[in-house]
Amino acid sequence: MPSDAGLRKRKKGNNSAKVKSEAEEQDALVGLLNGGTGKTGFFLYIALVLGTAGFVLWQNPSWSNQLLSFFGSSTPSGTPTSAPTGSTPYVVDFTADVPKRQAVVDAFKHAWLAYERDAMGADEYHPISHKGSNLSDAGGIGYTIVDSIDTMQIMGLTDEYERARDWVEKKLDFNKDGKFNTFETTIRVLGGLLSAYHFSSDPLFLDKAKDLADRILPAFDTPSGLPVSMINLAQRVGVSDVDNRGLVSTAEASTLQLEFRYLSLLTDDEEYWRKAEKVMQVIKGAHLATGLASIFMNPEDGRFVLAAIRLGSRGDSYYEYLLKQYIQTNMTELVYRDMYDDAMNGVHQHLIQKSYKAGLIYISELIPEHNRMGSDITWRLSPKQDHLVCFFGGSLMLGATVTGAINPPVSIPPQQHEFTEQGWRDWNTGKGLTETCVKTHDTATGLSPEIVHFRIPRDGLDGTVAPDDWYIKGARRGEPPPYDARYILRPETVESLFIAFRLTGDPRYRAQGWSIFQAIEKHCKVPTGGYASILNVDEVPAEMEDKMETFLMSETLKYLYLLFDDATTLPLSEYVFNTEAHPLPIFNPTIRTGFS
Ligand code: DMJ
Repeated sequence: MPSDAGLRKRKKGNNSAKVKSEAEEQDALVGLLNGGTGKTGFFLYIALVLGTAGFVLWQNPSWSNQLLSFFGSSTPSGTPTSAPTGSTPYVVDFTADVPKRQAVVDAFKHAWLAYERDAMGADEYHPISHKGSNLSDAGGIGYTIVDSIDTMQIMGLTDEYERARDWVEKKLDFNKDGKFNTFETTIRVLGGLLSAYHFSSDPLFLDKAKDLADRILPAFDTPSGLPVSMINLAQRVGVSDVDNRGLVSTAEASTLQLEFRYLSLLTDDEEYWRKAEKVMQVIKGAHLATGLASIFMNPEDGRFVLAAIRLGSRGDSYYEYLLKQYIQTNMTELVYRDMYDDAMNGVHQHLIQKSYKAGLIYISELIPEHNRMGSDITWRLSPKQDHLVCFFGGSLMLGATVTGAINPPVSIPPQQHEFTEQGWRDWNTGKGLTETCVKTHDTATGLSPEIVHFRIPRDGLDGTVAPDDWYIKGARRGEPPPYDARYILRPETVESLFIAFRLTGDPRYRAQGWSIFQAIEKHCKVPTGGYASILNVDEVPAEMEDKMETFLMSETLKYLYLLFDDATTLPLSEYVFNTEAHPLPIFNPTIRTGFS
């Protein structure tokens, strides 16, 4: 859930338009998802009719093929196909691919050793200038180190682990008088400490985790119980995000629960869980009819704010943690399953599209817009997909085997008859989306951009030429690359490939992950040590940006390692990964969720 520029501004030309009151905005938001009223209702009605027709065609590919050929278009090649019932067209082999796994370990060491040499203790690393930097002037809180420790444990890097542990013991101090992002600090540092503790049973990590969580807890002290975006760790006070009117991203508020729940289990102290649980209760209370969520909430009143609806930045891990909370609690807390199922229906009804040329499945965004008079709000489907959305392919496949299985566990690979109708739908959407995400690596570097846009009919395709299904907005030859063209070492596609491989045993997922790894090696590896983001995935040689994101070592390389490792390491039936890829054990909760 990285940042975006803030709340989407109203369209140009609407500045003089009547500014909606919060109540009117709520009506528009609720209206969309209830079916709408007035003009909004009309547009929604049309959208619903088209959406339903589209969905019916999607479920019946032969009808859509007939229609497409009637209109002179070729058969979509990316349409998900059914797995052959009772047979598997490949050999399921989960033994480790040792050379490839070792290549990933070498990459991790190349990243870590450079960081350790140049910037040990700094929150972030700049591999080209060989420097470190901190998130706050008050000093570092172990972002890079703590985020990397469990990867060392999993990879068996004992020397590196001992040095990192030593730093945690001697230098890590959370008494920092500065503002830290509540969500990022939780998923990276608290999550990292909890996994490190789980794998080592070393009380040092649990003590640090508890100290950090105690300092984060005041962020939840708001009228609604939703946390504010920032926290001053030394003063133990929450700090509102003034750049975003004091609002909190939905993903930020709803991606703390795995960590706080596990900490409650370890400490036998309910408070962590109760604070995090309250957020889920508030979100459920603010419920929008289809289970979708706008990307901002108001900690004052606990309501959704009129803003985009998407599975990319600020929305993504809301959907991820609905499923993962159900999994973490060993499928005993049905409220999360219900919320997840609801959300998946909403996603299918409103957001899933297919590129009309090759039939690639993608997840669009819904953007609220004021009409010309500024007196009404309509919702525009935007064919924009953040790289962040690519976690969702694997997540849907995993969710299908959990909430969509008739009698879990399903086989590997699962067969259609093992799924409910909804499970089979989610499974195929997840597979299709993962394929789409792999296809967005079809660039000069073999790496995928930060944001892609899918072509839609009004872009003027005539059905005879075969332009790409997607493009990088604003990319023009000879001009500086747009922000969207970057690759910043993100993990989401390899995360989905790892899950897809574990659930199917299909070797093509390993092959695709290997191609991505090789592209990272070729274009992002800094010869003197470390890895850098690149500014344009469509330019070779790639120009580097002086930044190595912490999620390279915590997520991207961990998922790649696990992709090539034996499947007995961290089985998905025993572990759930937090959104920063820190594995946490699945358990039967003794402290139950107190709402339904
Ligand atoms: C990570 O910090 C987390 O996975 C977050 O939820 C969104 N994605 C970034 C990495 O891309």
